[in-house]
Amino acid sequence: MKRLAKWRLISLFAILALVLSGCGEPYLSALRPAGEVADIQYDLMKLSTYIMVGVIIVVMVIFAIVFFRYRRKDDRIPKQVEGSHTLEIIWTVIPILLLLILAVPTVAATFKLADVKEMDKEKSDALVINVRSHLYWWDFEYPKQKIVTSQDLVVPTNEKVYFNLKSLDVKHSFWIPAVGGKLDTNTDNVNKFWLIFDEKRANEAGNLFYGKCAELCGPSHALMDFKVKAMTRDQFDAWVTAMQNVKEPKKAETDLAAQGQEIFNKSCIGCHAVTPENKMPDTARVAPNLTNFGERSRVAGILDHNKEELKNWIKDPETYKPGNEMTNKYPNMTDEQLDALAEYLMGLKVQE
Ligand code: HEC
Ligand SMILES: [Cu+2]
Repeated sequence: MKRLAKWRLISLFAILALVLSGCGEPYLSALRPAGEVADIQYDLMKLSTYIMVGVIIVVMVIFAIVFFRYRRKDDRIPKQVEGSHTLEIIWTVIPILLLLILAVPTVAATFKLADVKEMDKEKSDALVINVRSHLYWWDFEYPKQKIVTSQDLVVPTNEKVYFNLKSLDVKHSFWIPAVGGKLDTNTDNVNKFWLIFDEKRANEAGNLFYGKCAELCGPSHALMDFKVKAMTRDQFDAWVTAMQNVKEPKKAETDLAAQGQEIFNKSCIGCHAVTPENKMPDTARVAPNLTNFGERSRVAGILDHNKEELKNWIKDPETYKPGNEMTNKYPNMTDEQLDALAEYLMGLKVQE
């Protein structure tokens, strides 16, 4: 029986270790910071952890000394120190000092990370992105570039990127663990902050960071992922230009794709735009913009980006994201229609 209990414990720890080994990947871990904001936040985490561990060690050592020196069998009574001024001063001053050591860098960082003066200036070169969160997907508008994309956030490395965060239904929270956040997206105000994506560390992460909703928002909250494509300024500019060049829906290249486009124009275009311009107000953008869908890294933020998964998604979104806003909003598709749609959607690319 005892042996069994031991094995249980060991296997429990083995499983925990397995689960935890999933953490720490450079593309998703706050413990592998990949930019200035993440560095600052990581340093603060380390500082407070060191202080807490220090306090625990000191308390445990004193506890052990007292425990062993004044065991009952010795009948020794320690010196009585009630009302000792020295002691009271020591245990008041030390915590005050520790709190100061914690507070000064934390408050300083809080102001630094919230400094968005640059983005609000009339004439500023700062890159601004309006993030709009929806149940359960993300919309990214580049107001100065006049383009919109969804699900995959595209950013240049090694410069400040400013964000306006807002939600169009319920409260969500914008978080890129390796790079910074998280900040709530609310319905009645705009939250602002900035992030920097470090080029070298973005390379190590495969130039693809992982983003999450960090505020419980509904049954598919845990599936409300997005990806962040970090690239050099030149590559970013090229992407923006390629997007801006899409003035009207891209023509299908094959017969099958043409059939797909026809179905799409009948059943899907009421919700999904396939041009990137941001003439429409926030509230009119009710579904992910699919202009560059063929270049996405996931389908609906979570499924592998291939035709099979795409067809699975269109056929039955509810299975993959319970409670999402696409379920039951268009007629059932036959296998032939699905093939055609998949061919068309995968061909929606802006860069070759
Ligand atoms: C009522 C509006 C609506 C209609 C009609 C609709 N969709 Fe959607 N679609 C959505 C919403 C909302 C999402 C985001 C779901 C989520 O991720 O929570 C979505 C997601 C998607 C995605 C994943 C997008 C991405 O960026 O990964 C694809 C692909 C898609 N829809 C294809 C279609 C096709 C094909 C049709 C037509 C057969 C269609 N949709 C009809 C609302 C709609
Ligand atoms: Cu959410």
